[in-house]
Amino acid sequence: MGRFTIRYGDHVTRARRDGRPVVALESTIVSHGLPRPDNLRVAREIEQTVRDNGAVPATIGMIGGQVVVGLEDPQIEHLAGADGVAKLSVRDLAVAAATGADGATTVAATSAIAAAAGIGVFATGGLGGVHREANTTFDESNDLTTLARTPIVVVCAGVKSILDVGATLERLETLGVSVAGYGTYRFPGFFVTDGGFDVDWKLDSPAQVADVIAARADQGVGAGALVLGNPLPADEQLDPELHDRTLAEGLELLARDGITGKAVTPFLLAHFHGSTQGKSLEVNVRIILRNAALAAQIAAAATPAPAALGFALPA
Ligand code: PSU
Ligand code: MN
Repeated sequence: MGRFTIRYGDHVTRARRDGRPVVALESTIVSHGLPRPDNLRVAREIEQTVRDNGAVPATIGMIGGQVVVGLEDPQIEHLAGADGVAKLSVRDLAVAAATGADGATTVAATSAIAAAAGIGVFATGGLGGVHREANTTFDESNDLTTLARTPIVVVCAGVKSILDVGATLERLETLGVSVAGYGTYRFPGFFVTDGGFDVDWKLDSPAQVADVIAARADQGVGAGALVLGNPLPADEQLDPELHDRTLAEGLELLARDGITGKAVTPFLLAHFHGSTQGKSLEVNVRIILRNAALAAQIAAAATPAPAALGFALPA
């Protein structure tokens, strides 16, 4: 196959030429995080939500060994429906490229590629982090170490509630990743509104997040990612009691079946979606769409008006 190349979807090329805001989206959530056939419908809804909020979506993934920034609809359909789509973190990219793989990119791989492509805002559901048994398994998502060296804003509903949230926040501090709540000093808990911990910073508007992006660019040295926790309204969360019960069952099944490594997160998410009669799926979709909307508004606030760049927008 050969070398590592990035191809841009036509819509992304046009957006960049015209100085329009772009939001990066990951594909692992589609191929490994949501059940078929809903995953394809949701992938399209995420893109539409970004458009409805004034930005251009760039869903990122790998097709036949080539990284694509701005997958076209048939490519998204392929990653959503095909068997054998690899889950690609940063360490997998070169191997997958050289072997011509089809793959979906995680938060880590998507952020790294997006930042390299000059995209500053990224929306996902919940970040990866420190798993609950990490003191014996050492299972900590590559999302954390990658965000430490990747200047991007990740709009998420905190870290996935299947994780050890407190340990993940400690690691984010160690790694120098900025963390703020959107309209709150509480770190959100993904399926549930409140993740159980405070954060040091609260940002209240897309314009304020855009100011942080500008300040970070001026700061230059030592700048990694900003994790922006956007909580679900309390009346939209998964019932916390149902959540805790489902998670306890899932963790037991995990141990029983000996699931480890990169299979853990998809396994637990599938367990939730399979055993809550679609309730967790509905909540997961709402989380992603809310984050996509906010990310688009931030990208729009952070992007200089095309006129300032000397571009004329087509009518
Ligand atoms: N958020 C979701 N659903 C997902 C994920 C995030 O709402 O499926 C994915 C992301 O791609 C994230 C990955 O990077 O789960 C983390 O996997 P791991 O714990 O193996 O690093
Ligand atoms: Mn892991």
